[in-house]
Amino acid sequence: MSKQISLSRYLVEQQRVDGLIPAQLRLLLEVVARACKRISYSVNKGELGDVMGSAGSENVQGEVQKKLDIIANEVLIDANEWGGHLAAMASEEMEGIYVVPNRYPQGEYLLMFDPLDGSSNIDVNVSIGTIFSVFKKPEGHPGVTEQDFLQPGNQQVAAGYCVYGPQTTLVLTVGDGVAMFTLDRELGSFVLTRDNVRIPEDTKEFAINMSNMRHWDAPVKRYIDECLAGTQGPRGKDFNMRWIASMVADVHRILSRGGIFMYPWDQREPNKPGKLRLLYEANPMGWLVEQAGGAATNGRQRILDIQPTKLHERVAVVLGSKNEVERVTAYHNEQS
Ligand code: AHM
Ligand code: MG
Repeated sequence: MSKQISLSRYLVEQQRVDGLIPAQLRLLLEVVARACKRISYSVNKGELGDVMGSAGSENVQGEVQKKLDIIANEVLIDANEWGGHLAAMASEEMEGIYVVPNRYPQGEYLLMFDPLDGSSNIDVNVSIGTIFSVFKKPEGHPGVTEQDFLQPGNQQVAAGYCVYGPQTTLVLTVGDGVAMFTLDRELGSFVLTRDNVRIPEDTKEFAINMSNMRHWDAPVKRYIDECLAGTQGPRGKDFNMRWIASMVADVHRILSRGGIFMYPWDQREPNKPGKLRLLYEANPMGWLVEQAGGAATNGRQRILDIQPTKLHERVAVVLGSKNEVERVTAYHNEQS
């Protein structure tokens, strides 16, 4: 029988054998994984568990919250606040930061998450997920402030997501490549199913919400037009399209077989740089994609080098197969 490697064992080896992560970070990642397991069980219950539908409230960005958005947010906070690994958390679903109450021991890390990404897919039984990102709290001052969270993505010490699909899969990087763990429901543990994930540099598959085409900027329109022209056009090959409307599921496909994902700036809301959030979505996904040999930009610059200016900052996102992302980025930079 081949030996199965659990997430716990993988993390212990990262700590002990490779010296890549401190014990406190290892324990934090175990807690996040446990929370994802709980969220996965709620997702699976669906109509049987009173978890479907709208919660009748809005988040700070004015988006209607689903019951599962709130449940997942609470699960992540409850699981993480008492362990002594964290100083504070920030979530797409909360207006301000959540400082670990002083009745619990304080840790040195900051955790950011989108508790339930792809909310529009919850009620229609399509893949959704949790995205997370971990930073060290800056040293030199007591307590923790919102400013401590405004670090560029290149300072992340761990990032990942858990996709709740036909399988529940946790995907993780601590800066040493990307590993995937599938939840074994009988054992109740995540088991390593792919290590050293690599994204092919070229692709024939793009992901973008085509219904926004008339609002796009010229470089995005040019890139997609060229893909659509197929073998007759300048690219000389036919492209396929996928759009799941859950970033976790689209990124998971790209990590599995390549492709390019775009949620660009568009003219619907010209003052917003994009729809997706820098801290909870673009940074963790950008780092995972880079760690797998891909690239991630906002159309002009590397996402991980962007200095955030506010907690819920939005950003345009172009990520995936390296040569395609570089092409889209070059089209933008030619324009400006
Ligand atoms: P959410 O975090 O509120 O679920 O929103 C983010 C999601 C992404 O997962 C997905 O890529 C995008 O929104 C889909 O947007 P659209 O419905 O405009 O295609
Ligand atoms: Mg999201």
